[in-house]
Amino acid sequence: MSVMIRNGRIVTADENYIADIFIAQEKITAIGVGLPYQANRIVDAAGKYVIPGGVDVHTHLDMPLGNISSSDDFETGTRAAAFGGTTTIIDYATQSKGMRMRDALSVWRKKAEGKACVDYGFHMIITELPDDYLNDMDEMIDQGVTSFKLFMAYPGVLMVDDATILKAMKKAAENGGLICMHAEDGNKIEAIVKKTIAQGKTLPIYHALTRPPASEAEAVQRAIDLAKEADVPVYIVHVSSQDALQKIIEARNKKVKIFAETCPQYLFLSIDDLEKPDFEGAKYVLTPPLREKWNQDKLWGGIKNNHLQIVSTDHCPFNFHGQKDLGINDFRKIPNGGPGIENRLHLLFDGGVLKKRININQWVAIISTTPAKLFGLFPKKGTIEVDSDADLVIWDPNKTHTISSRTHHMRVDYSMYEGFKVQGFAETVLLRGEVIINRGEWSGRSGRGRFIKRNKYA
Ligand code: DUC
Ligand code: ZN
Ligand code: ZN
Repeated sequence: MSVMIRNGRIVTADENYIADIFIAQEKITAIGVGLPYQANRIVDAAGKYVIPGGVDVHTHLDMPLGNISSSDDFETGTRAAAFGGTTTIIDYATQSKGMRMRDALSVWRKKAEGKACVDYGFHMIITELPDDYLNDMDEMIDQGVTSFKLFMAYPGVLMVDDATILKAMKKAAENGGLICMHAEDGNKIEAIVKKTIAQGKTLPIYHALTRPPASEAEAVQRAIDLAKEADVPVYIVHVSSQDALQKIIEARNKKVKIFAETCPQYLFLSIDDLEKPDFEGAKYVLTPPLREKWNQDKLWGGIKNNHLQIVSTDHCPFNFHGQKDLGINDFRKIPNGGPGIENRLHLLFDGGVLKKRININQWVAIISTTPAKLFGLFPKKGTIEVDSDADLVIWDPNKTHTISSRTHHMRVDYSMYEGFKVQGFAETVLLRGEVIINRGEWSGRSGRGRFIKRNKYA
């Protein structure tokens, strides 16, 4: 099967030009003006952008949490990703206590196999690391799981101590893994939560008020110090506040190898959303929490100036009815996380490129190229070059739509961006040369997504 994409404006992280793209055997095999080849299928992209498929390096599909699971599984979540122009995800597998990493990986691979509609890889969350588990990290790298997440929050559940973080970082310095940090001071938060509950404060807003920006900034600084000690790069996930960003800027100015992501929710939503009446604030209970609105401009500035290199979604959906409402009387019981896997490219094009906060090459860099580079997928993913996978989005820069749970494809009963009108649309999406979204309609197949063994961070 061959495909010719005619006359699109090809936009990558550093280029912008009009040409044809010829695809055969899942790969881009030629790029040029007026390519003379015959194809089985021709896609007319005149007047549209052609960009590399989005790479979302932070998702939680079919993620267990107590007695429930995140509401999207690998089928519904990755199909929604495709509608949003994302063709590769990296999901978080969790090594729970007493479990070896290989067993955790096999559990997560089974969740995805036969279901995923786009390509996928995994990070491994480490919850304990006794010396005899250290080689598990090498084994993961051999299996193409080349990044690891450690939590500085959630004492007694996911949190690890500094000695464990340092141990994992030193191992990563040796084997080339990339350490991803959830940076929030779990002990301090625990103490504030206890006091708050004792005062009878149980509404959703207290989720945010008990996790102040200072607790994020403290943990970011500690992660930086530990990474310096281990002499290893570190990646801070879901940066939400100016306080945390400032620590990152200071370290980067001193040439510390630190990378970081933020997420659309921190760019478009704020702590005010947690005060919505009738328990609707629970829809916005995420960790780290939404911040005061003024932080948004600071985070956009961080992206523009390349202090924040990636925007991922942290897609972690729970239904409002039946899941979020478990915490109706106690914010601690509201499952943390929100949906967004389908909305990332649209929000960032409209709110970033069209509002002139970033340029169009930066948009491609933060949604596709840099995540592919940092997480060992480049140049297979994240660019438009001969020999790259033909993961492409034909992007209509003029078409608008209104985001709504009534029309979205994520399996969740609300949208955090309900009513947002956005310009720019993922009209046609190809995964390794197969059209999986055709003019806004699903034409892919569940189970066609492939597990990608990632290279090490380079
Ligand atoms: N961290 C995440 O990365 N996602 C959901 C909740 C959390 O604490
Ligand atoms: Zn986290
Ligand atoms: Zn997450």
